[in-house]
Amino acid sequence: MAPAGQPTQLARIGLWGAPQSGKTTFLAALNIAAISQPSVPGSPSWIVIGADDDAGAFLSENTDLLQSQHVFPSATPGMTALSWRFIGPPRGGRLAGRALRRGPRPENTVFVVELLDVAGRYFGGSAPKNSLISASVFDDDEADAPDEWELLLDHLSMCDGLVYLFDPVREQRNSDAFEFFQRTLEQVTRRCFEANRLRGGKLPHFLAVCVTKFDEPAVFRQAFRTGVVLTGDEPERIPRVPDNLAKAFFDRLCDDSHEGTARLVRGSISKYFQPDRVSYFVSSSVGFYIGPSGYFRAHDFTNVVKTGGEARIRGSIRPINVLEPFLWLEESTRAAARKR
Ligand SMILES: Nc1nc2c(ncn2[C@@H]2O[C@H](COP(=O)(O)OP(=O)(O)OP(=O)(O)O)[C@@H](O)[C@H]2O)c(=O)[nH]1
Ligand SMILES: [Mg+2]
Repeated sequence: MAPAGQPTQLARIGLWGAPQSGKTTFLAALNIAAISQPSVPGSPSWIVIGADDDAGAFLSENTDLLQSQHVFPSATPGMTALSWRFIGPPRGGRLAGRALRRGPRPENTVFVVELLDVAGRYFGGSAPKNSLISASVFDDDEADAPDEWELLLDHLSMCDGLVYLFDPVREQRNSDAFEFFQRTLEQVTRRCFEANRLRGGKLPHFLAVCVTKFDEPAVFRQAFRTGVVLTGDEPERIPRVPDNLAKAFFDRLCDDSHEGTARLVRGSISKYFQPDRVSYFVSSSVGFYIGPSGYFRAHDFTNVVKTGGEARIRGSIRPINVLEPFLWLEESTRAAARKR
């Protein structure tokens, strides 16, 4: 429960991505992403806590898996509803600071993110029928259950923002991003049309497109060759693709895709979403390996190793652009609500 008088905004955020694209790991890394934000004076710092016991347990169990046991979460078997509270500094930057000195203490910024973590196969339409999950997954109501595919579609349709994970490693191997995008997209659009929620013939959602697994050597090298990688100015000198170049990298991945299915995903994004509501991020949940030297080394940065077929995490995890898509979505939806 939130403390009395604490204003809380609700941001419904949908998470979308093909099987094994890294959805659960992305969520699992949120806690560490928030904790390890650089504490630069004047830059906002956030904490993420479970809004209920289950969400809190998800965060602490998965933080332990990634950081202490050095393994990834298991493939998601079905559907899990999660609800988290993001707590940050008062809004208004320096002005809020002045208010702090003069008048009553300004409120923290608090927003709740509700989302579903589902097995990626659902996005291709293969979800079990007649499951016993509750009708509204965010209520405790155990009423008659529609099938999980319908629940997922209803949830995505009602969301304000969507985090879409595009996995270049999988796309290179399977060329099936479009299959797991379009099928869901058509159904979500149909629901929004029927609810009269389309705006100018497009979906009302904000969309954060996250190119995942930036730490994978093949992905990092392609970004490097595309000329979009900059060195961070923190002591570890961690490479990053700045947000204003992330779209260029996504475009390059689409142009280079063998079967062209990534190009179709790009086409669908521009057809179905309002261009000023789409933003791009290049992300990694585990980040790069930083060895005893204490900084990024171009010949030894792989943080995921395969032993006996199982992927293990080599060093500490340093998430890149995991928290940022959520903050961008919340800020964008709040700004859009103010304009209405
Ligand atoms: N290199 C690298 N690999 C990752 C990262 N995140 C996930 N992976 C790999 O991708 C696999 C799948 O990650 P999950 O988070 O389970 O993916 P998912 O989308 O939740 O998968 P489903 O629940 O089966 O749909 C992991 O077991 C890792 O091998 C990352 O940031 N970097
Ligand atoms: Mg999963």
